[in-house]
Amino acid sequence: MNLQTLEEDVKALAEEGVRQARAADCAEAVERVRVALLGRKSALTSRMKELGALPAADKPRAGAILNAARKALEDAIAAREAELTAQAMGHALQTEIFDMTLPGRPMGQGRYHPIGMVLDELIEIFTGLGFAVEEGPEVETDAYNFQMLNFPDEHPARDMQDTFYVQNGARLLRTHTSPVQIHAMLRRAPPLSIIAPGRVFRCDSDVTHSPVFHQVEGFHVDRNVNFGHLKGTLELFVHRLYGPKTKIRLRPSFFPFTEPSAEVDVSCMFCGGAGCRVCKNSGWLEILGAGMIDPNVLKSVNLDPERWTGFAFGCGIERIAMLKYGIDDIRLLFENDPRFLERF
Ligand code: 2NL
Repeated sequence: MNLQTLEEDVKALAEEGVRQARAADCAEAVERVRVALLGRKSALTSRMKELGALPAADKPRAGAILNAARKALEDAIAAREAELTAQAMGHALQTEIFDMTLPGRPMGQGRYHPIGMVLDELIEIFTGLGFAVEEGPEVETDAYNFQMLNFPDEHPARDMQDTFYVQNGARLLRTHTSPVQIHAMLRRAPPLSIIAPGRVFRCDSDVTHSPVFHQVEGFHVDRNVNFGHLKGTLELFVHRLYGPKTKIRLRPSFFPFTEPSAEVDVSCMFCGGAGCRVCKNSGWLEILGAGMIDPNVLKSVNLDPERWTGFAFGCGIERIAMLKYGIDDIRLLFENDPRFLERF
C-alpha cells in the first residue's frame, strides 16, 4: 500500500471515529466507542501493527499519519466525555433541590444537672470549713457498710429487701457513704475532718425514693469534740446554703452509728417559718441526720473512745435539690429529659 492510500484510509477511519465519539450519548457508550476505536482489535491498531512491513523510507511518514489519527480519536473521546459530565452536572443542578440558605440544625447546649450543682455547692461549703473530700468504692463488704458502723446482726437495713447484695451475699452496694469514713479512719490518725459525697443504693423505689441516690456524709474526730461543735458546724453549713437568717432545730433521733443522735430541721426557706404547703404548715423542713460517733464505731477502727470523740452527719442530695428547685417527683432527677434539665 502506498502512503497516499494509507493517508486517505486513515483519514476516513478517523473521521468516522470522531463521528461515533460525538454520537455517544452516555458514559457507557463513550467507553464502547473507545474500545472499538483504540482497543487491541481496532482497525487503527491493525494498521499500527502493519507499520513494520513498510519500506524503511515510508515508516516515519506512515507513523506520523497513524499517530495523528490516534490523537484525533483520543481528543474526540475525551471531549465527548467532558461534555457528558458537564451535562449530567447541569441536569443535577436543575433538578436536585439544594437550598443552601436553609438554617442549620441548632446544637443543643448542655446543662449542669441539679444533683451535680447541689453536690458542688455542699463540697464548696464544707471545704471552706476545713473538711477534706474523700471517695470510696460503691461495692462494699458487710463489715464496712454495717458491722463496723455498729449495726446489729438483725438490723432491718441488712435485709435483702433493703440492701442490694451481690456475689451471693459476699458483697453489697453501699447503702450510705459511711464506709468511706471507716476507710479514712483506718488509714489515718485523727484529727480528721472529711466529707464523703457519692452514690448510694437501696432496694426501694416510688415517687420519693430512688434505688440509686446521692448522699454527703461528714465527720470530724479529734480530742474533746462535743455536741456543740456539731451544732455550730451544721448552723454554719445551713447559713451558707440557705442564708444567715435560716434557723436550725435538733430533734432527738436514733442511728446505730451515733449516740446521741439527732434529726436536723431548718426553718422553711419558702415561708421563712410562717408555715406553707412545702413545710406542711410546720415552718420546718428536715434536711439532715447527725450525732456523736458511737464509741463502738470508734473502737471498730482502733480509736480509743476515752481519748477521741467525734461528730458525724449525713444528708440526701436529692432531697436538698428537690427543695431548692421545687421538684416534686424524684424520678425527674434520673430521667435526664432535656426539657427538664433545660430549666436549670
Ligand atoms: C441521714 C443520717 C447520718 C452519719 C450519717 C456517720 C458516719 C460514721 C460514723 C458515724 Cl463513719 N456516723 N454518719 C451520722 C449520722 C447521721 O446520716 O439521715 N442521712 C441521709
